[in-house]
Amino acid sequence: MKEYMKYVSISKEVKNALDNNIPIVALESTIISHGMPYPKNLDVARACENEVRNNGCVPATIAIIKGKIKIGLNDEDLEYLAKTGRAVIKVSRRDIPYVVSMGLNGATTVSATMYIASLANIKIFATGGIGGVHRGASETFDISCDLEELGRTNVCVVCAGAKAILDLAKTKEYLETKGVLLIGYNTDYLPAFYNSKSAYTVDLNVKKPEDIASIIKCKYELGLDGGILITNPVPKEYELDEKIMNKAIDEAIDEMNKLGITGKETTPYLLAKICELTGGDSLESNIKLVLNNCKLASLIAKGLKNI
Ligand code: PSU
Ligand code: MN
Repeated sequence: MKEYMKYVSISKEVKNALDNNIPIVALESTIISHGMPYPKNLDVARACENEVRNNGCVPATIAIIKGKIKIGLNDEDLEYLAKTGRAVIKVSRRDIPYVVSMGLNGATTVSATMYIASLANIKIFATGGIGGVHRGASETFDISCDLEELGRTNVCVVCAGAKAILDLAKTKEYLETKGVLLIGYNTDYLPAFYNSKSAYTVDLNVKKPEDIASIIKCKYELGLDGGILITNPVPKEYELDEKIMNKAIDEAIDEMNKLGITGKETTPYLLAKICELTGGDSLESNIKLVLNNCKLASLIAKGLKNI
């Protein structure tokens, strides 16, 4: 057993999948605590797990509970994260040793979830949106460590692109610098979360999950470390009006700057504010796109096992 496994607790369902070569899809927990309001967040956390199961894979939701790194959560854990919301510690890569050694609870972001998934050799991870280069980064230097993690850790992330709270052009450049392949699933354009496309292109438009699986397999057999970002457009019927979205985003960023919010509070603040400003529509679209990503991630994970 690897030494780090003393910090890790793997659920029965996930352990069984690892032992029997059943495909696994990792899921993050910051999306539950900081990404959506209670009680919808709890329904969504459960629905994501079921979407993965219904597509022939095993879900591995990841968080830190009482200092234990958990791969596969029980319903009590999900309920705790959903109810506690933004009062849970948001754990990125840098925060893991602190939260573990002090015996605390934490919800893992994309970067921390990727790292932890890699400890169990889980290659596919589904979420809603990733962190990226923030608007105004040339002044603030605010660049999510999700991008660094994608540059170094061998996990492929399926998302709906990045929210326009970010600078999408710079986010794309950063991924290129880090050698992260940016795949669009049946799209030439980088999806922008609530909108199925942005003005920016992806590196590659891949139309079949099996082909994405082949690219992933080849990458790791070649020893090319790092992630791949697979962007899956929100289904057209759940898209939001771009003008309304952009107005909400501008307003949220304005308000944030007035309040002097910076650092790790930035993204949770913007997510909550946009949800408040756009009401139920944005939440509904958010839920639909996350489930859509769980499905695609499952098809890719199954594809990886079938090669
Ligand atoms: N963007 C979203 N929804 C989210 C997040 C980002 O549309 O839930 C969360 C993810 O957990 C992501 C984190 O990893 O925020 C990024 O935070 P930061 O920008 O502070 O790195
Ligand atoms: Mn940041």
